[in-house]
Amino acid sequence: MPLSKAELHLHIEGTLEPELAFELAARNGVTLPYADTEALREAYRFQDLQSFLNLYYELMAVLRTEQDFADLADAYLARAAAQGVRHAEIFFDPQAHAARGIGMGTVVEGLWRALGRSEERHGVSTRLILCFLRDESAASALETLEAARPYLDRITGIGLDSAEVGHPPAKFREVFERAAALGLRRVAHAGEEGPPQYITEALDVLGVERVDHGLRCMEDPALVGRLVRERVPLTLCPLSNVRLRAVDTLADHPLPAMLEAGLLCTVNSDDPAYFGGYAGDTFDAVHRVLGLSEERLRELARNSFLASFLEDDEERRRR
Ligand code: ES4
Ligand code: ZN
Repeated sequence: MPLSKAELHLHIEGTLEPELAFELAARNGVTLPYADTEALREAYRFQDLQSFLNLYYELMAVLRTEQDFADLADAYLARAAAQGVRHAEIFFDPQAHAARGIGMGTVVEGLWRALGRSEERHGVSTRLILCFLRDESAASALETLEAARPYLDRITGIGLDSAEVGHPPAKFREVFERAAALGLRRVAHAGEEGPPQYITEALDVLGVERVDHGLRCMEDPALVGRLVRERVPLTLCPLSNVRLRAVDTLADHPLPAMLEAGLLCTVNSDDPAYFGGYAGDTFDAVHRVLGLSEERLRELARNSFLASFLEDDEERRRR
């Protein structure tokens, strides 16, 4: 039996496996610039975050209808359940779909078709987190939040993702303030490729409750001290860091040092269709390659529920 865990850093569009991408392409009459799934998999050799994002946004072209989003999410939830995930807080990128003329309603209603049945079908509770693309304008983020207003009963929080460097958190101060006033929880990617300063800014300017990645905090001992003291959860994604070359190899990942330092770490799969593993695979990999003990793995699993947005009593029940 795999350890029970919560997945807190998962882009639903990043769970699009090549087989489903071709199936949806055929269903929707979309032509992909790859001969077959094998040719597509060949393209999964990334130099950095941007080279991945280019393919990630390109493949999204196959997602067009509510049923497409439902099928995508249902396939993820089945896989996650098989790997011990009992709770998933799922990111989605509405601006990337709006760019193709796919509205907020199609995306949220579609995802909800799968999420609404997930507890009974897969034994996985879920939350939805709307992410703003940080390489788009602050005005576009504000419009996106407005477009989400009719769906806020199904959206738990907001996040910030896409190309990090050159797009500091402070650019999104206003939209995060408005979201907070609407009762939304707040997270942001920071310190994946961007500097430690972006982590500080995400905390101080955006008021985030968790930091997605946060890897580069290790360059700033004072910041590490603060994150430890304030018990700020980090949603690390070790397999993603290897594939996007934030670290040279998995064996070089600072996760053991981060746990030693007392940071509240969780491990997650980010974009599992692209980075070679779902939640259970990621736990197995850090166990095998980084030599984390069974006790450390249990700590990571416990942290994932502690850092989740589950209500306290529900959180205890699931653990
Ligand atoms: C992402 Cl790995 C990563 N980083 C930033 N934005 C993203 N969107 C999807 N995957
Ligand atoms: Zn991410």
